[in-house]
Amino acid sequence: MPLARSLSVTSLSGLEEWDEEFELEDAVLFEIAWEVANKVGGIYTVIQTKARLTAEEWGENYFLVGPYVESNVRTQVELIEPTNPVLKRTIDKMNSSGCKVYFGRWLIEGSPYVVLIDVGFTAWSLDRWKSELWDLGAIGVPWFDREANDAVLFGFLTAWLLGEVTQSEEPPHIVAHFHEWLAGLGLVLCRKRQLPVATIFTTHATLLGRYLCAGSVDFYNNLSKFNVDKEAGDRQIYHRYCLERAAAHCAHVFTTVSQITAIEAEHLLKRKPDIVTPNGLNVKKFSAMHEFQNLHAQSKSRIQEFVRGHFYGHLDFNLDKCLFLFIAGRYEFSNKGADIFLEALARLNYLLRVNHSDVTVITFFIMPARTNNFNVETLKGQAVRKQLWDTAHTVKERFGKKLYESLLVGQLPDVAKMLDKEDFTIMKRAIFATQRQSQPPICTHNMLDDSSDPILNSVRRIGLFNSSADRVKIIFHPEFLSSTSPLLPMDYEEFVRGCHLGVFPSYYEPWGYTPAECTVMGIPSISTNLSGFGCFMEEHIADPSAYGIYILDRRYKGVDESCNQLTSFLFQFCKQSRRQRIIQRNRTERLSDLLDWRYLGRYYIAARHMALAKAFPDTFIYEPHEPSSATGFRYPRPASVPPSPSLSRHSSPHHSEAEEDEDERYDEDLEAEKDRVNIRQKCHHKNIPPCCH
Ligand code: U2F
Ligand code: UDP
Ligand code: G6P
Repeated sequence: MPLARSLSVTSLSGLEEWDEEFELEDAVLFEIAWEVANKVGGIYTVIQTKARLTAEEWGENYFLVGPYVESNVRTQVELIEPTNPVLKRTIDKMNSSGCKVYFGRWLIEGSPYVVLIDVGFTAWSLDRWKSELWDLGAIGVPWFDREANDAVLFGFLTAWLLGEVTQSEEPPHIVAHFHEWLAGLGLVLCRKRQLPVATIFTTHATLLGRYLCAGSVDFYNNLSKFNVDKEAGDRQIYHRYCLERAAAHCAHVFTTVSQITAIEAEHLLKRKPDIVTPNGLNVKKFSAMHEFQNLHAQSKSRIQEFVRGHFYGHLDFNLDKCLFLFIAGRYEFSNKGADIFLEALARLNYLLRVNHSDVTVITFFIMPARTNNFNVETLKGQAVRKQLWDTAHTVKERFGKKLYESLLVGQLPDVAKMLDKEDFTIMKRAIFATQRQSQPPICTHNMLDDSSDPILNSVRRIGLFNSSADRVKIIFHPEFLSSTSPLLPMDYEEFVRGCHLGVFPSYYEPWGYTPAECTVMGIPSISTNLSGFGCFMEEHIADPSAYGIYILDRRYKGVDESCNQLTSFLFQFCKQSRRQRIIQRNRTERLSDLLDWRYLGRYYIAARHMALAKAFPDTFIYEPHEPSSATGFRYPRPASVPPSPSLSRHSSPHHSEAEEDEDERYDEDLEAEKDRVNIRQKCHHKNIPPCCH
């Protein structure tokens, strides 16, 4: 293998050069996960967004290993012959021994190599491998657990692959980074077979944590008290739990995505992570500083179009004074905080009504559930809107023609004659079509479990049925968004940009990509101090809410108190003027660099170096260069936020309404410039990447 390279990270612009002496010769990185080129949840986002940076760093020696799923490969992967001779020999050998292993380039930024294994093709080995697993560690995987069966197949196949690579004449130094329990068995087998491979295991959540939180358990106050084996057994996930715990213990380096999950792992998996590897994003920079604001306006107008259709016949609110809020993610009703959000919306509705607010809040719930396609009423709404648009267009054409004729003969038009009887008939017919007996629907789809659905049941309980009197409206879209949808043809990113606030009041959230994605798009969000993201931002920003990062206290407050705090965040947000929202979005977007892999990737680099030094102590030495040199660094409050609320100005978000007219002398760019200078100075001292350029 042409492997002699150095792994210095000096190429990462602006980053502290804390690893330049860690020269790597002969090193290859395999990153193994069930979500490689296979979107399931947040792990896909981790791997897909990180690929560019990792590919820049490891070049031809970076290989992602995942499952072969034909539909994914058809759309995302270009299959090619392996160029690397060792890998070619390995894949050929496996394929001639009854496996189906593919090689290709994943068509994402960085176009990394992927090795995709068809686990179904080797299902004939399942029983044999299961009994080997039983002999190895008395882990019995039941036949009906399809995911665990896949984990067994994937584990044995990845260990086989790595074993073959180590068989070459001059084997490279291999780092194998496994993500989550589904991929963990490969790691356990590597260690059992004593393969010369440096192993890392990253868990993105713990199985038990997820299950316990989804029940009604006071999780964080009882972390040290759970009888883990019993709890796993009671939930019929003991075998999965064993695989997860074995991987965590066998790894040279064990990591997780946030401090809060590190504590959880220590108690539930009984190993303290060696390093926390927070999740980053691939932050796109827009050439013009305010480009993202324009994108917000464009996307918002598309959401407004949808709302026009959805609320046809009941458009008795001012769309220009509408705020779009949303929650999105896997449908874990209480883990994702949809329960507390609905309750807070009911309280917000009351506050807006008694205060005679002219603001209307439209809240989207984007959480996939079992459905039987879109419902007719929702589709009809969009059809009616389209018909009204066409009618207006037809009448406009006829009007324009008459106007033109009149001007041609040198006369000003007689306005009274510009619209004739036929025009009025067309328009009346169109208006009649917009009459509707029912309220605008809550749910856009036909739900399969309508009567037991937790969101719909909560809506029934709080009585928010999109009636005219309510200031808070609800739209439940139980499917992820897609630009090919006949209803709301926008992809998720466009949709987020068009909204005003993302609300993610999670109880269980190891990291939480959704608020991070909002941040880099300049959209404010609410997260919690029980989510990895919320804690990370709390640690790094002096006054997060001034930057549009609202962090709800779900750790030290009871549910009712947290719900009140959430209501208060929402109500304060509704009181902001457009100008304040624009300024707040600018501030939010300025935090992007903090979430960029170019900065956060360093924790992954540290984990790899640590693993190499542990596995090959004669060749590599790891000197714990404090990777969290940013610890202690905090973004200062934005320059325009006054130290005391009594000094707050019109332009500052969170002002009192009485002060609104007091001070019009605001210069947003001046504020931005002050912040930039302030942060650059701090970054310079602390040697971390500046966050405003
Ligand atoms: C963590 O999130 P994950 O996405 O890894 O959560 P998992 O429970 O491991 O995997 C996703 C599950 O959700 C299901 C799917 C899996 O069982 O079948 N699912 C679904 O039913 N419907 C969908 O549309 C999509 C998925 C963690 F929780 C986050 O906080 C972190 O941000 C993330 C990345 O570190 O890892
Ligand atoms: N997401 C998406 N389409 C949608 C809604 C959400 O692709 O319509 C993505 C979102 O961009 C994010 C992921 O789903 O990357 C959810 O990740 P998060 O870390 O918030 O939660 P997880 O599902 O991993 O627990
Ligand atoms: C962006 C656009 C402005 C628009 C504003 C609306 O900043 O550049 O032209 O007025 O969005 O903001 P709002 O918070 O009311 O959607």
